[in-house]
Amino acid sequence: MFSRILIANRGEIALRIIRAARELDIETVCVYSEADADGPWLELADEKVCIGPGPATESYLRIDRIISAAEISNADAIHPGYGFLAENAHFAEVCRDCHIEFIGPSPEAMALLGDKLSCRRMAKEAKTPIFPGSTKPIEEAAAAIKLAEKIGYPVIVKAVAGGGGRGMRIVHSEAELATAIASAAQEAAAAFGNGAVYIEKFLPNARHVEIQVLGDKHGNAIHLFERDCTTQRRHQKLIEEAPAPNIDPKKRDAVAKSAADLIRKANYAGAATVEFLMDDDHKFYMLEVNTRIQVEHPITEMITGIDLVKEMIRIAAGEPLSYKQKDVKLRGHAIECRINAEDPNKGFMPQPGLVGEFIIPGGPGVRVDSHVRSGYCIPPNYDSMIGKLIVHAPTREDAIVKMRGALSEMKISPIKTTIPLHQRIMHEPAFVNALYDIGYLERLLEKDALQATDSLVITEH
Ligand code: MV4
Repeated sequence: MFSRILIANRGEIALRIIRAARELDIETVCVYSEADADGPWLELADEKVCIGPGPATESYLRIDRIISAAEISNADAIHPGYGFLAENAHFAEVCRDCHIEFIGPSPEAMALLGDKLSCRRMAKEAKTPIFPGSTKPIEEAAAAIKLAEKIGYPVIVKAVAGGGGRGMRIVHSEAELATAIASAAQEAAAAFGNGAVYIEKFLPNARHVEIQVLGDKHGNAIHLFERDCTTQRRHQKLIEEAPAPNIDPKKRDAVAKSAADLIRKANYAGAATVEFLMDDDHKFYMLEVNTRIQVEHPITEMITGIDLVKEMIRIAAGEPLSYKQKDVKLRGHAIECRINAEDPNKGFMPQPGLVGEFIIPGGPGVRVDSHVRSGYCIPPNYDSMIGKLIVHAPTREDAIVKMRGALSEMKISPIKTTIPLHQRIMHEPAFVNALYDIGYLERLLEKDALQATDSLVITEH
């Protein structure tokens, strides 16, 4: 096992990794930027190394500085957390070249699954369901028109190197296809340095369901059931739950098994998430594979009792998986609300600044993963998520009731947060009855905006 790991991240996930390392009796080194010098998580690390100014491009994204910090502090391994360099295959390769273990997959497995087309080809082999569409990048519009004709409109143009919704175009007819391909390719080239695009069948009004998987360096792979992450806005998830409500357990078991088969085929060691869209008939279609620990991992920990971050560290150290598939049991229901320092009434504008009151809820089945405390100043440089509120209860109904109680206990002032929005959603009939799709939250917020305009007009008269 490792003696010391370096954490190439900040905030709540840095704290989460420190906690896992301590339980494994591993020392931690945190790198931090000048903007994070007062970060409360740094007090829990055994050592800290400043790697540059606030902008991530000059600190958390600087491979040279992070590797130097690992060398001077004698770290055996690096945990990248999520975001920043977590899915950068070049970083994983530099770690290997420097004889520092990257706590995540090999650069080869990361590149194979990070390229959406090679991932689709591998999924086909593993019998993981995918959308009908390309297996190779589009080279000329004529071939794409022929393929779109075959799969039927609407189709979606996607970037091979894409992610998070950038470089995508929905196309409803042949007349729009050539222009959509050209503009998607241009956007992809600018955003990812790779202009390759492909097409697949477009599915409207679906649910986003993802399977958590773990693979080790000995050819074992298991799944840890699914999470439903449908409640999101502009590709930013707001609420996640596990298991997915009203899911057909037979169909779920089949897709979950296929996700484990996929990462086993890819020689994948570490934690990964296989994302799917699920249609009204509970048919699944793979979207992409995330080769990192995800923000919403705690809900899977709550329903399985498995510590994913500890498991990632053990896997990187070469240990076989601590669990066989038959040992993974699903118990109860978990919900996570992301607490962001944002004002939902002002287009989710970030609200950095000094935190006054910070009261954390508690009680059985309540978990808060947050690096924030009273007196902490939220820097403007990074993501505005300041914590995650997670509840676990025997049923979905109980979990919603528990979440309502926990949200009402939680107090953060004077900054605006997503707490009031969560309180409202926990009472929305569509959420309570799980009658949602990926457009649900945006429609709800749109309705609010329209009502706000109405009242403005009324007051003017
Ligand atoms: C799709 C789709 C419908 N059909 N692919 C958005 C982000 C990227 N991960 C893939 N995305 C989508 N791909 C097909 N064939 C709809 C989306 C999509 C979406 C997916 C998951 C969660 C929220 C979403 C919001 C808009 C569009």
